[in-house]
Formats: sequence, C-alpha cells, structure tokens
Amino acid sequence: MAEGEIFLEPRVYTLVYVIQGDKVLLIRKKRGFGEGYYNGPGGKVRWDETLREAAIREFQEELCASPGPLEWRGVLEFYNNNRLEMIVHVFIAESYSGKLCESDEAEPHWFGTDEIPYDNMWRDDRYWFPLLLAGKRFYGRFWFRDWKEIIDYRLYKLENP
Ligand code: 8OG
Repeated sequence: MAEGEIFLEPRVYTLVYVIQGDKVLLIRKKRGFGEGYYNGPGGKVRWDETLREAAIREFQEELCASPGPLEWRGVLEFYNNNRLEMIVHVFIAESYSGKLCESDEAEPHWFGTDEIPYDNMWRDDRYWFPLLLAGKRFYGRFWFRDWKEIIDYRLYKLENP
C-alpha cells in the first residue's frame, strides 16, 4: 500500500424505509448489530452487487416481501472511536409487494410518522429521520464513542443550488 493511502474495509450498508401516507414500516431487529432496535431493513452491500440490488436483497431476506421502486435519499457515515466504520445509503419506497413476514432476523411494525420510537432506535436517527420524513435528501456524519454515545455530528440537507 502506498504511503498515505488509507485502507478501508468494505463496509457499505443499505437501509430501506417504506413510507405510505403517514405510516412508516420499521423492523425490530432480533439479532446482530443493533439488536432490539427499530430500524429500516438493510445490511451489508456485497462486492458483486449494486447498492439497489443489496437494498432489495436485504429487504427480501428480512421481510419476505419486495420493495417497490427505490428512491435514494441520503448517505450516513458512522465513526466509532474516530475511525470510519460504516457508510450507509438510505432509500425510501412508497410500496412493496408480497406479504410481510416475521423472519428470524426481524419483525415488521408500522408506526405513524408522529410516533417514531426514537428511544428504541440508533441514537443518530432522531437527527436525520425528520429530514427523511420531510422529503429531503441528506448527508450525515456521526462520531460515536464505543457505539453508544454520540460525541459529535454534522448533518447537511442536500438541495439543488
Ligand atoms: O447486516 P447488519 O444487520 O449487521 O447491518 C446493520 C444495519 O444497521 C445496516 O442496515 C446499517 C444499519 N445501521 C447501522 N448503524 C445505524 C444507525 O446508526 N442508524 C440506523 N438507522 N441504522 C444503522 O449499522
């Protein structure tokens, strides 16, 4: 590796939120990173697939159903103890096809957009989720200490100039 070059492990992830009117589909994760938290379905992007392919595959694995057309809405960078660990691409869909199931990874729950369970979600979600619900595009960077506490963050709305 050339001097000054920084090697990053392939840690790109997806998240998909189905939003129908004033309801949002979340899953309660039953295992893995973020166990017990409500989140959108999603997971790690493999080298041989695109972001959208990964987003669809993870949705199918976790909920049995398939998301409708995906709209890219933002990207989040997560630093833990000052090291960039995860780059997460966030999509929304207005529909899905098939019947939602409970898998060994997750159980689906619908929430009103005014009753998002932020206390049982990742700490950063309370900052950027309102932008998602407001129809914005965004770029966020969050610095965690031991994946618990947020020590700093930057959040940008992406708008056309
Ligand atoms: O494959 P696995 O279940 O471990 O993937 C973790 C999922 O959790 C992935 O979709 C990305 C997502 N995720 C984080 N951190 C955060 C976060 O701070 N907020 C939200 N909403 N999702 C997160 O890894």
